[in-house]
Amino acid sequence: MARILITSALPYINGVKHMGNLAGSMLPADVYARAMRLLGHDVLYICATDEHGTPAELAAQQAGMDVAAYCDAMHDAQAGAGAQFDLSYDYFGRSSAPSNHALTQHFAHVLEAQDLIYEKVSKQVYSNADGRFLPDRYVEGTCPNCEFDGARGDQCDNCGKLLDPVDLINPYSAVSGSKDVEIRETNHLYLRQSALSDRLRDWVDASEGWPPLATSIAKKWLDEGLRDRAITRDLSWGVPVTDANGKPRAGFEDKVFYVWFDAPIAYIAATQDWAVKTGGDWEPYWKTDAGANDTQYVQFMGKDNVAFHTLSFPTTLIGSGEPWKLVDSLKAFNWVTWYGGKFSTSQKRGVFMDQAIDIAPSDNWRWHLMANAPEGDDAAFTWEEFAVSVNSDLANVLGNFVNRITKYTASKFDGRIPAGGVNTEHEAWIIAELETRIPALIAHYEAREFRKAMEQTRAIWAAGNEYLTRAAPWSLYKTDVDAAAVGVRAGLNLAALFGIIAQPIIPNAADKILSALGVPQSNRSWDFGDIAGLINALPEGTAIKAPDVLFTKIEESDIAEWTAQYGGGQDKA
Ligand code: B3M
Ligand code: ZN
Repeated sequence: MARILITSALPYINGVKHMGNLAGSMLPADVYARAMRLLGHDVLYICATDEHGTPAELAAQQAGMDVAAYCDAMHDAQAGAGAQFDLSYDYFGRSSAPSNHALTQHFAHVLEAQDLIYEKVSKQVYSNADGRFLPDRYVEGTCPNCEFDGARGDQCDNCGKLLDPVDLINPYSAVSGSKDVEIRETNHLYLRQSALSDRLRDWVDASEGWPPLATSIAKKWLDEGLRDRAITRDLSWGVPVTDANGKPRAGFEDKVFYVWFDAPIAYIAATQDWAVKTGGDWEPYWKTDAGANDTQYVQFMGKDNVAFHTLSFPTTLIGSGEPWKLVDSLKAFNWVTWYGGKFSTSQKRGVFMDQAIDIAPSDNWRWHLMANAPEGDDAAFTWEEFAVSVNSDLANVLGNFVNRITKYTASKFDGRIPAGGVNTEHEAWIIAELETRIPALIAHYEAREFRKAMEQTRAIWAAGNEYLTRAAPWSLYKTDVDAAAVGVRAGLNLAALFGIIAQPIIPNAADKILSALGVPQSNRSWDFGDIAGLINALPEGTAIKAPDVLFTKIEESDIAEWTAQYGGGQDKA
């Protein structure tokens, strides 16, 4: 048994997340957490809302709300959406929590004591109309390179050149459109990331079990040379900048820490909040002088977050000089696209968690998104593929199997698990299948290879169908009830096994199956023991029933309706 800490990238606060966000961080983290719990590990799965920064302020303004009240409401909305998708967080915290303020300020102090923080004045665009400094991507104007008119402050979408917003010609505010902007000097704290390049490179080189996507992104940044970066911003919503006595730092009264400085620290702060709530101990997860070397720390995130987790956050942790735990395994995902184009929160393109749950049950989404996890490459979501996952994998392969065998038992064996008969070559065949497939399934989960784990799960379900075709208890029944009992008993045991292996992915259907078969909670773990015994595990004579409808098929008319409402192929970006 191992102690495993799992975090998924913190969903940003400005609205309920779309299905691509769910698929690239929270959902796989949840599936992994559930699988590891079933394997008997001591799992702590921590997540939180990421609440600071300009987008939160602007979203609150747009909603006509005070930013703190907006974050309260959106945190609750996201917690609710997570619950609807059965995300089994041990704790879902907030980056705005007092614990995170304190810890962020602590890190800034110890980093400064290590000479890794310095003040520097730079030029930034200030909007008089908006009354605020504008972050890079909120300044637009004419590209100094190609004269394209709608270049963003950080990059020109026309010629691709990386820009400094102060170089834009005729700059204007993307917030209000106002041209009444000027360049002002502003003083900020900078984190001396460059000083830690070599230590970071050694650490990345020594990492094991990261997907190539994660390693290559980290190395690309290291090869380009790490630049020091500002960790404060001219904003009011965020973690205040304090001095060593906890008083506002002189000259920084109107500034806060940059959201990407405090957000990863919230992984730790949320663990502290979990400990306060549960009476648990947070230090064995995070402090190497308190046992964290024995903790396996696994992070889940989309590819755009990799640099922050492999370079910036480790700089904070290593640079502190304190014994903080670094990530062991980092699972990064490509994008789920909407028919090949981008999901977009701001443009409301695609399906969002709160809408999705009205369209289909959580299990259907969970299965489809995991079976098509964007591991090797981006993966396009389409309604048509969604229907295939639900109708063929869930309804036909799994649902029909369970229905067929439980209904047959009800009609011919008095609704009880039958005794009698002797095993034949058909039982030997399915046992041999399980003896190779179950260890393979577990290995895929341990390696966080989700597509492979889903393929193996489906292959085990399909092998069960094949077994019933071979054993054909319904034909044997006419001449030899005992011989038929063997197949029915094995079939019921297989149905239970299918529910047991399905638990991380489709927890609701799995529970329905296992409850219908009378499998108590205490017998649902992945402590499989002797695999040959799995087709005789349920006590003979146990009363079972057919579960209620497990999966409702998706019809052509559903696809037409959803396409009309949420768009489809025509949204290609
Ligand atoms: N909130 C993800 C994003 O909004 C970001 C993750 C933070 S993880 C510390 O792109
Ligand atoms: Zn350009």
